[in-house]
Amino acid sequence: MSQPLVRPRVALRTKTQRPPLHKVILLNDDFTPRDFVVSVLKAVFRMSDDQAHAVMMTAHRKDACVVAVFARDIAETKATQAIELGKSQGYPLFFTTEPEE
Ligand code: TYC
Repeated sequence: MSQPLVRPRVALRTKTQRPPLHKVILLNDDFTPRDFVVSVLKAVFRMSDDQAHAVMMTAHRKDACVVAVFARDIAETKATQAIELGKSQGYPLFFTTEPEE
């Protein structure tokens, strides 16, 4: 049998539906000490000291900073853990989550 002369121009591909990712956003406040924010970012989001410091300073200067992007459950759990760490020391440290566009 001879090969067909024309190959399909588009490869067939199964589209996998992936759940939308959610951003965890750090919000600035006037009370939480900078070093404490850095320690929470390192503990909950496994950031290096330099990364955590850069994220903390961006939130401090611009009022908010995206920390990381996760599946919704993980984003919400990490935001809650980070807020609870602040609360446990009497700080109003706050994180929020929102779906990525
Ligand atoms: N603004 C705080 C201060 O000057 C530090 C801080 C930075 C707090 C970032 C929260 O998300 C934050 N002590």
